[in-house]
Amino acid sequence: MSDNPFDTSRGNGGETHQHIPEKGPHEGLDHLTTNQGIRISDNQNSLRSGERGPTLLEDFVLREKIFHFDHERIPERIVHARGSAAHGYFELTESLSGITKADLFQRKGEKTPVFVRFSTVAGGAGSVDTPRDVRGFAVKFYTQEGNWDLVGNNIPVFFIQDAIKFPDLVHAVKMEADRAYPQAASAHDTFWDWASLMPESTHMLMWAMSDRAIPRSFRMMQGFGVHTFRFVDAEGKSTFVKFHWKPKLGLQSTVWDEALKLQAADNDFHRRDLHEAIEAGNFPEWELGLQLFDEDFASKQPYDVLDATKIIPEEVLPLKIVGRLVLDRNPDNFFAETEQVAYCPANIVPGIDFTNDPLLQGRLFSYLDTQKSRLGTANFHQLPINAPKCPVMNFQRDGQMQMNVPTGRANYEPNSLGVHGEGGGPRECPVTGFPTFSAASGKEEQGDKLRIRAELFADHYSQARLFWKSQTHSEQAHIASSFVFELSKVGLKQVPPRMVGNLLNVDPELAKRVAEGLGIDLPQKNPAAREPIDMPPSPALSIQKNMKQTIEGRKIGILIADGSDAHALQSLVNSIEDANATAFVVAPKVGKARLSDGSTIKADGQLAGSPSQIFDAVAVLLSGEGTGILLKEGAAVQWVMNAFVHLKAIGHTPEALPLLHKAGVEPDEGVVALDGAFFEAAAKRYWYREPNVRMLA
Ligand code: HDD
Repeated sequence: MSDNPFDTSRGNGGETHQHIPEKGPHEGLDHLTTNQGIRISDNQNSLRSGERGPTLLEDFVLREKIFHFDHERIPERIVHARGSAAHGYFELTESLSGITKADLFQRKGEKTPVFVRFSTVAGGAGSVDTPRDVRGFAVKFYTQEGNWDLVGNNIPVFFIQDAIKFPDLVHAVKMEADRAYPQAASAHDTFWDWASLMPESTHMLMWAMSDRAIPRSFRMMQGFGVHTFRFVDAEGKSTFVKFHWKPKLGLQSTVWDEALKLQAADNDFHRRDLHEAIEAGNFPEWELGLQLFDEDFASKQPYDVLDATKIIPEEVLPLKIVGRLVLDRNPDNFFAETEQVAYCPANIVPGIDFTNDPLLQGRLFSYLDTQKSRLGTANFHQLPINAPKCPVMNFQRDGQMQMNVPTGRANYEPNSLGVHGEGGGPRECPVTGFPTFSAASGKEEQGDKLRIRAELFADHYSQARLFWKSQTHSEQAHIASSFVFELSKVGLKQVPPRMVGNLLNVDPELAKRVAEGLGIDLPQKNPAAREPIDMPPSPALSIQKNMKQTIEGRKIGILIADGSDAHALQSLVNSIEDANATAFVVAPKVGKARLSDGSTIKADGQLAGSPSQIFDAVAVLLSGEGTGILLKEGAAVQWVMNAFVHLKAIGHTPEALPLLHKAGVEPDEGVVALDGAFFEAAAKRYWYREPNVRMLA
């Protein structure tokens, strides 16, 4: 038996043999077999009686193949169905030994394997990557003490305070019950009917209507554990903790028109981006930041830290950076890994514990339950992607799809079989086992049984206002415009005024802009359950204030046509790659473009199939000849026009100017010559251009 605790094939104390291969059992074989291992001689023809006769029922090769195919699909996740994932590791950069006894947080430099799945929430598994939606950010840590799942989102708050409202939220936001549309969109009657009747959702709605909900890339968004959790040290002392993931590439989002056009250009925009970055060796990376605090701090805040609709501003409680998350390997198989991975917030390790957050408490039940329904068996934890990489020993037995082979007589505890030399199996471990944590005073755990919420939960607007006040003008315009866009799709007449009546509690100016954008009268303010207070703005909440001016990890589109300068093209591509960005050459004909020196080049994409919304900045590297050709091509005019209205930098040759003029490009700091200035320009977005290119609320 191997001594390596990460060897999943090892037996564990004589109790179970885990026969879980890392790869398929027949990996490397070059001949086809049935599932019974019988070699298949002909995979083209079913077995027939005579050349033109009926197919025979005895054809087990055919029957097995069709039978298995018929059962390939499993139920998709009720929410977060569309996801993309990667393997990687978490590396501790600062020991937390005095704060938590969790093994993964003890030794600086130690790496823990992880599997991370990003997702949209509302859409089905086959829906698009870029709707306006929250993104899931779920991390499974395979620690030496068992699996810890941090199942978070890219937004630090949630729509509801109590898990009992989750089915209502999800029913309201998903496609409507009778007509089965819209897919992957909150812009419809039932969602806004529900949301406008649920003032506690207002803070999260502000985030969902902001650019946070239309990220440029999974690699450029934050992640949050959302709830307040606990760390527990070796002495049993507890510290509250909130988890934050900070992307190394900085925050970046799209603009709404760009997100809409991305849905047409590339359904898999985020999935492809993640896969390609990892394939290219540009491993996505995040820092793990912690907000650590005690009961005393918690009791002094004007909100309840057990309320998942509230944040703790970073300016009030700065993040302590303790590690980094690196994704360095794409899954080998989408179904076996990304689809079958089963996250459960209830999976924690000694040193980490829950709080009484009523949303978290409900989640602790829901995820385990849903995995049984989705994966069909209580043994889903044995699937390779879910199996802990440390020994598993207990007396749980049997069930559908049992993949272990327990040995010995003992399948109960206590037993005295061990004493008699028959192998009694594992025992409780009072010292190293998971302790039952008891809160310092324990007073929250006593009292009458009540269906009520704590007093401060009634404040639904203070932090929505804080979020609004922390945004730049441009971000505020995006939020107001998103409310207008979404509510304009609502047919129920009573809903938009009701929603605007709630927004009056957030900020009168916001409410006015939304009402004006919708063309409705400003309604009365809806009474607030608790009057909001003014909190100091938190710059950390703004994307634009936290963007990193870099082209690292970005994709730059280069439009060429016959006659483009060969030398300029080569040096542009080299400079882009030197900056750890991706150069993508677009031409009218993908197979061949003739360059200035007579050479030909194969493009990466064809003009109509590679519109500029898939790039972060564009270069129009055209000769007079190429410009002449493309002036008559609508896709080329739109290519340039969209780059401009999506607020991107445009580098261009002097000869390309007629195309820029035709596309309505007006000179500004983001429209530059294709020299060094282009790289500086390409690292930014040009927000001030926006009021001239679209009407915002
Ligand atoms: Fe949830 C999936 C995140 C509240 C019930 N949730 C799911 C996933 C993420 C989150 C990232 C996808 C995991 C994956 O990639 O497989 N959920 C959250 C966050 C919440 C939250 C950050 C609030 C802070 N969720 C929440 C509540 C409930 C659920 C209150 C139920 C009471 N969530 C589920 C679920 C899902 C799920 C139905 C669907 C698929 C799955 O669990 O595995 O059980």
